[in-house]
This record gives sequence, structure tokens and C-alpha cells, in this order.
Amino acid sequence: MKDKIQSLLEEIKAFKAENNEQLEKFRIRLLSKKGVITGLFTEFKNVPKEHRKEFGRVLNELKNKAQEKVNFLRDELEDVKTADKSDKDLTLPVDFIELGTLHPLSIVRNKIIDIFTRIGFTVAEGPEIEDDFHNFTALNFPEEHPARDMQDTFFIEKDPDIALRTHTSSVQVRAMETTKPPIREIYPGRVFRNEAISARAHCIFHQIEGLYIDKNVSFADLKQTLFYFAKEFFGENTKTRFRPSYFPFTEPSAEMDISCNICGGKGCNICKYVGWVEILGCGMVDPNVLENCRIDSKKYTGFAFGMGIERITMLKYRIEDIRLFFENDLRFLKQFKSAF
Ligand code: 2NL
Repeated sequence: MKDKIQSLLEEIKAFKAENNEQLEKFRIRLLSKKGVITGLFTEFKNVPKEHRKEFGRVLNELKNKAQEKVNFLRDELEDVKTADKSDKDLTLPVDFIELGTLHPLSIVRNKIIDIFTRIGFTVAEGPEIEDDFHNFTALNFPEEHPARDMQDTFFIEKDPDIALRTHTSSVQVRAMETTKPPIREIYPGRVFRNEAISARAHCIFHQIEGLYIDKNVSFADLKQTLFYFAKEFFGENTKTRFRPSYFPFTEPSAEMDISCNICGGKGCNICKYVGWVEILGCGMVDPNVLENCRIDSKKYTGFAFGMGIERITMLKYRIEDIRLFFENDLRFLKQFKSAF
């Protein structure tokens, strides 16, 4: 019996079919009601009780192998058939190619870019690997600031320090160094922080920062620009409020909240029952930073802001885990089809 099963397994493995007739013959000989494998099942009653379980397992495996082989060869013959046909008949419709969709972070980034370009901002990008000056020193980070620590920043080289940029502000520094104001730009890009990954934080994420430098730029310009953005992005009824904050590179600094777009300000678990959610940080560019970038701080003033694209996207689409953006699970990604 063992030999018989073994030789059937080898036969299945070696079998090739040139056409459907040969395949059908093979199928009938092994798997039909009167087929060899079906026949083996009738031997069951002659097998001693203690071996029946094992015998059943082996037979089922044999049957599955045979069926899989038949399915495989059937598909293969079908492919050959369609390939033959399409070679010959050029009027046949082509196979449908499914279009991909934009990543939700790209959708939101594009939307933000769209809003700011309507009011005169242009887009600029810069390197993801930065030196200490552009990522920290020019931006007023003191020597002992915790962000300069290995625990917070991914260093590539030390002395002189080269690191993965921790914000896109380094691109703004480059813009200020090389451009005579007025400067009115936004800076989208990928940034890196040495953080443990959780539902709310990731070591890679995306930011958009913005900068407006000219003569007489005021905090009123900042408020009105960001209010316009909030209404365009989250809807006409969105309210904003500014709270005092601190960043090394702006003075004064503020954080902007929007009225919760989930509950309309009434209070829910997204806004932690306060009716407001934080969406970005901003402020007037510190005169030190202007001078570090060779801009005359007596002649020019400016405002700057920065927001996390993941954060805004999570708020807009009510996504609860930041890791979803990086796992590339099509069941998640295919839900965002507003891209085109
Ligand atoms: C946040 C806060 C901010 C800036 C970024 C900036 C850049 C230069 C000069 C001054 Cl070169 N400021 N950027 C200013 C305020 C806040 O980001 O929470 N981002 C996610």
C-alpha cells in the first residue's frame, strides 16, 4: 500500500499535459468516482484501527496533491490558450490594469500645497541629510539642547555632525541664505526623529513648514494666513485660536488650534472634550535666525509655521494609528480614492 501511494505521488509530480484531453484523462484516472485514489479510500476498512488516522491523513494529502496538480495544469493550459489568441487577434480587448491610488499623506500634502500656492507661496525642497548648522545652529538651538542628543536625532557622522534632518526648517535656512526677500515659500518633506514607534509617534514622518519674509510682515499677517488655511482645509465654519508657546527659532511663538471638526466644538473624545484641537506651531522668525542666515533683521521681518502631515491627515480622516501610513496594507490604502 505504501509503495502504491509513493508511486502515485511520483506520477503526479512528473505528469505533464500538452492539452486538455490529456489532462482530463489524468484527472479521471486518479480522481473520478472510479479513479485510483478514490479506490484507495475503499481499502480503509482493511486497515487496522490504530493506523486508520494516519492512513486517512496520507490519502487526503495524496488526493489534494492530485487536485492541485490538475488545477495548476488547467490554469497553465488556459494561459497558453489566451496567449495564443492574443498573438493572433489584435482586436481583442487588453487585460484591465488596475490604477493605483495616491497615498493619503500625498493627498493631504497636495491639498495643503494647493491652498498655499493660491495665495502666492511656492514650493521648495532640500536635502534629508543635513549638517549641524542648517538643522540646529542657524535655528538658535543652544549647544546643550536635548534635540541635539543621540537619543533624539539619527546621527550619520560626529565631529563635524551630520544627521538626518529633524524638521524641514533646515530647508528654510537654505532658502534664506540664498534668496533676497521677499521669500514666500512652503517646504514639504520627510523628517526623522529617534523615537520609539507607537500609535501616535513614528521615527519617520512628514512636515510642511512655511515662511514669509518681507518688509513689514506682522503677526496679523501670520494669523490671517493660517486662518485662511484652516478654513480652506477643514471647512468654512472652522474657527481658530492661538495659544502662546515656545520654539527656539521664533519669538513670539504660538500654537494654533482649530475648533474640533468632529464634534463642531461641542466636545468629543478626539478633542478630549475641550472643543479645540492643536494643528500647528508658528511664530515670528527670531531676529537671530534672520541674521544667522544673512538677512538684515532691521530691514525685514517674517513669520514661519510648521505642521505634521500625519497629524493633519489623522484628524481629517479619523485615523487612529500612525503606523497605518507606513505598513502599505492595500486594504487601508485603497480607501483613499479622492486622489484623481
Ligand atoms: C511644529 C512647529 C514650527 C517653524 C516651525 C521656522 C523655520 C525657520 C525659522 C523660524 Cl527657518 N521658524 N519654522 C516655526 C514655528 C513652528 O513648527 O509643531 N511643527 C510640527
